[in-house]
Amino acid sequence: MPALAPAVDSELAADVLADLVRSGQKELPSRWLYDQLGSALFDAITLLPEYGLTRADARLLKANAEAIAAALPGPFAIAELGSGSGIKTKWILEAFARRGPTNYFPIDVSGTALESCSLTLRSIPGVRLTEVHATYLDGLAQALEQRSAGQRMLVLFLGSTIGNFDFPAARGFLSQLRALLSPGDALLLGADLVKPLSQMLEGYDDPTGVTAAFNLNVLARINRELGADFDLRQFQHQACFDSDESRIEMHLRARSAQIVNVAAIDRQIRFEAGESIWTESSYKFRRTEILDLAQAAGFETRAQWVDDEWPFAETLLTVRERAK
Ligand code: AVI
Repeated sequence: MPALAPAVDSELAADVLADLVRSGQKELPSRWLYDQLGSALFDAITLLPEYGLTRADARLLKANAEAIAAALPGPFAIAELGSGSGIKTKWILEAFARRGPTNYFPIDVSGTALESCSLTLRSIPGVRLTEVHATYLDGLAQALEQRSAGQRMLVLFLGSTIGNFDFPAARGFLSQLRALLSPGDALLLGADLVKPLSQMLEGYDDPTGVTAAFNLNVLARINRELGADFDLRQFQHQACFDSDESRIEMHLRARSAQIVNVAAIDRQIRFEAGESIWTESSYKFRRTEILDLAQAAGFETRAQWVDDEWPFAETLLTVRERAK
């Protein structure tokens, strides 16, 4: 019997073909880090003492949920881009639901994430949860159609996911978001701030090796899904900070010269010793940069809160009227 052909995710195959099988800096879009195992490893990262980002985000939401609700009077529906497990969102939903019935639309491409978010949040009194299995912007368009008459929309984009976009892409994404919304609608944007170098590096290269496993898993994923033969022990996780770009970069560096075969696309990838695959950028912001970015995309700032323990900002923005 012929061997079973590996299941080809054509988008992953296309990215491997475009970004790995080439000379110059090899890259992979960071979204490929998040298969089932990658998502579980990311959840483990959020528990690491060295990675304070998620706890800072949660502390700020808990401490300021009432102030956020108070700044946005009237009936609101809430849409969350990338619902994750939903734990952090609980305080916001409770604050809005105390005021009146609140529609909540968690949006995620992962059915597993949506399920766990539903389990955590569906029993909050006054909250009507509707899962939206879609990409961020498509999902937001669906949520906007489904909100009740007279409800405004608060979009939650938490956890510094905005930091995984480069600056032009972040501005473009926020502008597209703005274009879907109307005056009176709002955005709560969580973004990680610049902090001492050693703290940033430890956060992305922890001594237990969880982040290394998260990064290396992308090669295992290519082996599983595209029938490749990456030897993971021949690659080393590295995190560095580019201060000109203000971003942490994650790389996988080849420990030796080698050739990797990728059956699904019938190609070989050649590595020199020391050559790297750039797998993720995580931009670190200054407070004013967040305001400038939002302003350029058509939002105005209502408030900004910063955590005392781990520099991280929650910025509440509302949609600016278009100039006539
Ligand atoms: C999801 N994202 C905001 C995380 C970050 O900090 O950029 C992903 C991550 N990568 C390594 N550690 C965590």
